[in-house]
Amino acid sequence: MPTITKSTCCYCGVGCGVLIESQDERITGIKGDPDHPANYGRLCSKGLSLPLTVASDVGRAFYPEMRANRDAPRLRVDWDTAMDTVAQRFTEIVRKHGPDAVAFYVSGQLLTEDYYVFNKLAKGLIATNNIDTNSRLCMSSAVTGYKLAFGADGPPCCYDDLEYAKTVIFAGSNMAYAHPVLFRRLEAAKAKDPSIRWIVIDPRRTDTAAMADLHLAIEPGTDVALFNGMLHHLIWEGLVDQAYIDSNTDGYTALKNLVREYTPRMAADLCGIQEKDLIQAAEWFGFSPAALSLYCMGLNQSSHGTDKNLALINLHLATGQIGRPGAGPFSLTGQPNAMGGREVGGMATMLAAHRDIGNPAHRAEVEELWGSATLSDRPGLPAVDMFDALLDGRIKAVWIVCTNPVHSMPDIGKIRAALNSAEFVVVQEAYTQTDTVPYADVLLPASSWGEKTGTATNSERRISRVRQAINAPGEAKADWWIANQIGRRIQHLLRPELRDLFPFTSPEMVFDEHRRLTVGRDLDIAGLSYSVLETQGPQQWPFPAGESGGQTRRYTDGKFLTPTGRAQFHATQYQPVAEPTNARYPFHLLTGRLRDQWHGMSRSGRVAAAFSHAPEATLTMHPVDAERRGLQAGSLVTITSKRAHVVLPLQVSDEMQSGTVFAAMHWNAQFLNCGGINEVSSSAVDRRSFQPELKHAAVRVEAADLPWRILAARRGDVLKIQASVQPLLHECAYAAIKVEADLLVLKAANGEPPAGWLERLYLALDLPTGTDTLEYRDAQRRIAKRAVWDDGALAGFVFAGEATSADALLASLRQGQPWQGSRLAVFSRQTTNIIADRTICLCKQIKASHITKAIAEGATLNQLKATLGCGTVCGSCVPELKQLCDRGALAPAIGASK
Ligand SMILES: Nc1nc2c(c(=O)[nH]1)N[C@H]1C(S)=C(S)[C@@H](COP(=O)(O)OP(=O)(O)OC[C@H]3O[C@@H](n4cnc5c(=O)[nH]c(N)nc54)[C@H](O)[C@@H]3O)O[C@H]1N2
Ligand SMILES: Nc1nc2c(c(=O)[nH]1)N[C@H]1C(S)=C(S)[C@@H](COP(=O)(O)OP(=O)(O)OC[C@H]3O[C@@H](n4cnc5c(=O)[nH]c(N)nc54)[C@H](O)[C@@H]3O)O[C@H]1N2
Ligand code: SF4
Ligand SMILES: [Mo]
Repeated sequence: MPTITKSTCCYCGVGCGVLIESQDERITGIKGDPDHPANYGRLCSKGLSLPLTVASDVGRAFYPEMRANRDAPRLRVDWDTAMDTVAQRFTEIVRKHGPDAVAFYVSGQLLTEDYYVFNKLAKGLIATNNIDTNSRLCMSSAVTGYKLAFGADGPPCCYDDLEYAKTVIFAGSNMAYAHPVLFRRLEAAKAKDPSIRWIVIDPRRTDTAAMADLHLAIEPGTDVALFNGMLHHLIWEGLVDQAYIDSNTDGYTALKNLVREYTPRMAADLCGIQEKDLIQAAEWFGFSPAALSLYCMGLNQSSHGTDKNLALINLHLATGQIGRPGAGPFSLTGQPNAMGGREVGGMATMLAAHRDIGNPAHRAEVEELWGSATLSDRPGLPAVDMFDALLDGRIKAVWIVCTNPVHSMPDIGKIRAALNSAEFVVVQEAYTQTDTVPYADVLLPASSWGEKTGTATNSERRISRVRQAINAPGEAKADWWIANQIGRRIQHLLRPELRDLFPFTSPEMVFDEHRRLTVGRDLDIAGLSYSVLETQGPQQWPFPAGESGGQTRRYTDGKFLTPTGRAQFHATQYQPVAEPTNARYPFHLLTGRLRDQWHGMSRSGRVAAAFSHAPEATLTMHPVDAERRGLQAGSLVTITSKRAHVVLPLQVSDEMQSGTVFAAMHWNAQFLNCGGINEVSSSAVDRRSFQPELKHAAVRVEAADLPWRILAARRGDVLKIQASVQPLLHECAYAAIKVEADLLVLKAANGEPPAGWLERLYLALDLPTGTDTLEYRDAQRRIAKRAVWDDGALAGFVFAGEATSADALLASLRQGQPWQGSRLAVFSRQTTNIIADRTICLCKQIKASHITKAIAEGATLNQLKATLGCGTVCGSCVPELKQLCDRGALAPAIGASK
C-alpha cells in the first residue's frame, strides 16, 4: 500500500501543498493537496512532474567527498572526516585572518530550519555577517522597497486578493510561466468577471502579456518612467486619494514635484510606448475599486530595482490602493522559501527576525537570546561583492549550500576565477553534476525534496510544513543537521566557553528557537508551532501568542512600521540600465524563465517531458533584426558582451521587439558547452539592494562560423548517457544536449574537429566498433559517420563533418523497431530540416501540429479541450492554447519553433 505524505512543492514561491505518494522508499506519485489554501488541489506542470525528478538516483550525491588539493580527484570519506575537516579549516582561517575571511553562500530553497542554523553559525558563532544567498539575485530589491516604503519587509497582500482585484498589473512578471497556479486563479476570476482589466508591463510579448487587455511593451529598464508618468496623470486628473495621502503618508510633496516633469507624453516616449496606452493604464488603475500589482524579476533584477519597486508602491499609496481586499503592491517571491530566509535574517544585510545589523539594540537582543559571541556590526558582503572578495583574497573560504553560483551568478567567468583562487570551498549539494561541484574541496551530500522535514513560507507570508516521505539515498543528510553538526565542532574549537549554540536534535527544536526570536517583531509567530500547523494547517504571519490565526492582510488600518507610523513616498528619478546599447553592442539582452524548467535544471532537467515544450537553448530575435543581419532561424549565432561570448541557435519571433533579444536562464554546462547566458550577463548592482542586473546586458549578435558539425543520438538510460557526454561538451565552440524519453540527442559545432574528440564521443555514447556497427569516413572532407545497432534495431549514430539533419534516423531510433532493408541506407535515409514539433500540453502530451490542425479546422479553446484533452489537467498550457486560437489557424511561429 502506498503511503501518502502531506508536504509542499519545492519549486516556486506559490508554495502549493502536495500529497506525496510513496512505497518502498520510492516516490511513486503526487497530487495537489485539496486542503492547502495556496492551490486547493491544483499543481502546475513542474509540480506534477516532481516524482519523475526523483525516479532515478543517477547523479545524486551519495557520500561526502574530499580532495587533497586542486589537482587531485575527490574521494569518498566518512561524515566525521568531512565534518572535522570543514570545522578545522574554517577555524584555522578565522583564527589567522579574522571572522570576515570566511563566507556562506546559501539559498532561498533551504527550509527555514536549515537557514536558521546556518545564520546562527555565521553570525552567532563565527561573528561574521558574510552570509548571503541567491535571494540577493531574486528578492532583495523587493525587500529594500518594502522596508523603505512601509518600514518593514514582507508583502501586504494575500492570495485571496487575486480574486478580489478588478485591475491587475503584472509588472516584470511572466506569471503564466513562473507562478502558474496563482495565474490559474486569476484566469478563473477573469472568466467569471470579464470587466476585470489586466495590464502587463514587459518588453516581451510573453504568454502572460498575450492574455492582457493592455500590454505595455516598454523599452527594457524604463519602468520608473512609466510609473512616474502614470502618477502624473493620476494627480492631474484628480484620481489620487488625498485623504489617504494626508493621514497615512509622508513625502508626497517632493514626489509630486518630481513627477510634474513626467508628462504622459514624455514618459511614454522614454518607454517607447504610446501616450494613450500609458493614460489607459493609469485610468484603469486609478478608477479601479481594487487595483493589485503583481511584480517579480523584471523589476527586481535591475540596477535600479529598488527605485522600480518604490515607484510602483508610490502609485498604490497615492491612490490608497493598499490594505483592502484586492488592492496592494504584491511582490511575488521566486523561490519556495525566499520568505523564510528573510524571516530568519539569513542575508548579509539583516539580522534574525527582520532586525538590522546596524542597530545596537537589535544586536543586543539577538546576542541575549542566543547567548552567543558579540555580533559583528560590520555589514556582510552581498553575493556579488562576496565573490569579488573571494577573488581578491579578502575572503579565503566559502561554504555554498543549495545553490549553483557557477551557473546563476552574473559574469560566471569571474565566479570561476573566484572559486579557483579560494583556499577552501565547501559545496553542500544533492546532485553531483552541477557547474559548481567541480570547485568543491569538500562535497557534502544533502537530502532533497521528499526527504526533508521543516517549514517554508510562501509569497503570501504563509508557513507550511514540509514533510519527509522517504529516506535520502546513500548517506545524504538534511541541511540543518549538517550545519548543526559542523557548528558544534567549530564551537568546540573556537568558542568552547559559550553556551551550546547548536543543541538541536530536530527541525522542530530549531523552529521553536526561531519563533522565540520573533516575539514583538512585525513577523511575530509566537503563537505558531509545529502542532498548530499540524492541527490547523498552513498559517500566515504575523501570528502572535494568544491569536487564533495569522494576519490575512497588513496595513489595513493605514498604520505603517516606519518611525512616524506613516508610509513613505520616495521621489524616484528614472535612470537607464547600467549597460546601455551602443554601436558595438547594439542589442539589449533580456533573460528569463521557461515554463517547464527550474533554474539550473539539476532536477527538472532529469524529466524528459520537461524538454518537449522548449527543447533547446536558443537566442530569440525579432524577424526584422534577423533579416537585416542575414541571420536565419536555426542558424548558430555568437552573442558577445564586454565580458564573454556564447554560441546558440537563433530563434526568430515577433514576441520580441526590434533591438532586444532574449535567452532563457536555465541552460548550463550540464547541457551546453558553456555555463549558459550568465557567461555574458552583467554584474552591475542596485546601490541599495545590491541585487545584480541579471535582466539587462548589451550584446552583439553575429553569425557563428563553425563549419564542422556533429549530430549524434543514442538510445538508452538518458541520465547515464548525459553524465558521460557532459565532460566533452566544453571542447566545442557549441554543443548542446537535448533529451527525449529514452533518447539523447547531441548537436555540436566547431571550426575543426577537436583532437581525438570523436573517439571520446564514441566511447561516451557507447558506440563501439564491431559487427553491429557501420562506419563511413572521408578524411579529406572531414566526414565521419557511425551507426550502431542493438538487437536488430538502430541504437545510436554520430554524423560529423557537414551540416546534417537526420530526422528519419531519429524517428527510427525513437521507435526502436527492427531495422528494415539494407543497413547501408543508414547514411542516405535522411530527409531535410527537422521541423520542431513542440509538445504544448505536457500532461496529455499533445503536440503543436495536432493543435494547429484542429484550430485550422475551426476548433475553439473549449473544443480543443474536449477533443484533444489538452489544457484539462494542470492548465499550464492554456495561455498558449488561447494564443494559438486567437491567432486563428495561422502558423504558430515564424522560424525554427515558436
Ligand atoms: N517555470 C519556472 N518558474 C519559476 C522559476 C523557474 O526557474 N522556472 N523560478 C522561480 C523564481 S526563483 C523566480 S525569481 C520567479 C521569476 O519569475 P518572473 O520574474 O515572472 O520570471 P522571469 O522570466 O525571470 O522574468 C519576468 C519577465 O521580466 C521581463 N523583463 C525583463 N526586463 C524587464 C524590464 O526592464 N521591465 C519589465 N517590466 N519587465 C522586464 C522579462 O521579459 C520576463 O518576461 O520564477 C519562479 N518560478
Ligand atoms: N541571467 C539570469 N540569471 C539568473 C536569473 C535570471 O532571471 N536571469 N534569476 C536569478 C534568480 S531569481 C535565482 S532565484 C537564481 C537561482 O539560481 P540557483 O540558486 O543557482 O538555482 P538552482 O539551480 O535551483 O540551485 C539550487 C541547487 O541546490 C541543489 N539542491 C536541491 N535540493 C537541495 C537540498 O535540499 N539541499 C541542498 N543543499 N541542495 C539542494 C540543486 O541540485 C541545485 O543545484 O538564479 C538567478 N540567476
Ligand atoms: S505553482 Fe507549480 S512550481 Fe509553483 S509551487 Fe505550485 S506546483 Fe510547485
Ligand atoms: Mo529567484
